Amino acid sequence: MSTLRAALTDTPRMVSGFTGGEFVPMRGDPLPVFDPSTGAVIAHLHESDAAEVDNAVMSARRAFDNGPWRHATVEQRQRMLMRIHDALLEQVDELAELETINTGIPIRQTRGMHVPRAAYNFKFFAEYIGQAASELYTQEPGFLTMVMREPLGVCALIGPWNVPLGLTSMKLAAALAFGNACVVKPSELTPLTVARLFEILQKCDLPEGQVNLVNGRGQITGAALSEHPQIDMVSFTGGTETGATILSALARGIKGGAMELGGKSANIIFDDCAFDRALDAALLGVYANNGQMCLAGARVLVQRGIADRFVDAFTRRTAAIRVGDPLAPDTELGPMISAAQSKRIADYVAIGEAEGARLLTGGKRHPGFNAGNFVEPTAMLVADNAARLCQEEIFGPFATLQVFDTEDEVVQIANNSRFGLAGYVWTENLSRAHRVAGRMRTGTVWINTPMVRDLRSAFGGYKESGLGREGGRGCEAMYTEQKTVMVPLEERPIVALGAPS
Ligand code: TXE
Repeated sequence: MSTLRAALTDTPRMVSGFTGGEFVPMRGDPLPVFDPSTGAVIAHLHESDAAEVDNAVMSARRAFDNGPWRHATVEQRQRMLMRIHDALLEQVDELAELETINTGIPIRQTRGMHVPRAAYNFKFFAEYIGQAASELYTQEPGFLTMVMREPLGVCALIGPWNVPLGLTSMKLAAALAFGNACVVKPSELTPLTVARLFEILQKCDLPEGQVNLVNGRGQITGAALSEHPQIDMVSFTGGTETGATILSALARGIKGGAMELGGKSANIIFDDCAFDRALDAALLGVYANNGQMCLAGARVLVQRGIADRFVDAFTRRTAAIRVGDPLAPDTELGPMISAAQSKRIADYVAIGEAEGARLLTGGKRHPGFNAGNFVEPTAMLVADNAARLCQEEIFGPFATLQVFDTEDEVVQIANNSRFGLAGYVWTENLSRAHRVAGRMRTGTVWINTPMVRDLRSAFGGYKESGLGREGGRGCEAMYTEQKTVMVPLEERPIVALGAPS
């Protein structure tokens, strides 16, 4: 057993909130936090009630209204963001191990991608604000019209459990870069790395109250935060239903929110694709991050000419995926985050079979493990995109494969979804690739590549997959208010109401 896992299992960590520059003392009945690989309790989480959420929000409010950060120069903000970046980079190994223990995401992904990306988020926004410019219009004769961006205020940042540090740090880095104060709420299932981030932030000398942390369940802590009258926005990543609840709370205060919600993305594979690359990417698109990924290409649509060969190869490779301890370097699929999430796999197999889908492989709790939420990577062949299997987000290592004949047909299948987060197209025909990408009703389309993120580009969803865009300019829009200032260049006549004629 790893030393860190043994230590956490032996002596679970105490995790509490952070307000006004200090960690909040533990009290009351803590919530247990589990290691999904073993079922052991690895932390006790102090849940922030409405009063504590109020303290955190008001601390951020005071920091924003009266503190120095919103007036800090670009260079001062850049220096701070780079300090956080450097401090995170020093802790990559420990943070990756902690993330893997708490989430079950394989270490090769947390160490290779998520934690370095968390550090990079701060560097990216430090660089971005160094190049940001305002708008100036000169078309109205005799006037200069400037449109400037100002910090928005107090940002509530509510994070998910599938990529806790990577996604929450993106929100935090962006909100801070644009001059805001923040209250962060990680998922109650995976609070450990964000709590460590706050220990790091505490040493970085941010102004008091600039960053605050609350912990707890969605209906208690999350609801108190998103309904608080003194927040100015919510940036949320999580399920579509929760996003709708948060938006209703925001609507009452006429506030905005950035919502990164669910997906059920189509991966379209035409006959003329580079077969081996398309196969590798299709597997990665479904099973990376334990299949718990908003932009998973969970609906694999294969053109008839290669369908038998592709389905056969996909099934064999799925069955060969190495399921195991996520801390082992060669593990490809770890445990699901919770027992409830792992039960969904078998539940959806039953739903699929009742709808006429055929199980190709997997579908059960993994027989190789006595403890933990391990499931078999699963694939089903479906005939009809209207099936629940194709319409509902399962959020686990679960692929549906479906055969199509024509380009028009596949575009229709891909778009027949309440979601519109992402899509994938595999073809060697350049015109067709662009034609199909243009017709897909999704926020991102990847052509002949698995998922790759360029933080400069917009990331977000059409339809019920979300509102707003993350990325450089997207975050600038999300975390700032626009202000227009007009000034005449010469004394211009003004209509003199009430003056003697
Ligand atoms: O997420 P929730 P759940 C999808 C995925 C999954 C489903 C449900 O399909 O099966 O959502 O997962 C906080 N007010 N995704 O229920 O509840 C909660 O505490 C304020 C997609 O675990 O959306 C946590 O911090 N906050 C996804 C955060 O919301 C509330 C990532 C996310 O949890 C709240 C995760 C409330 N009323 C799940 N209720 C993605 N887009 O990547 C909950 N929360």
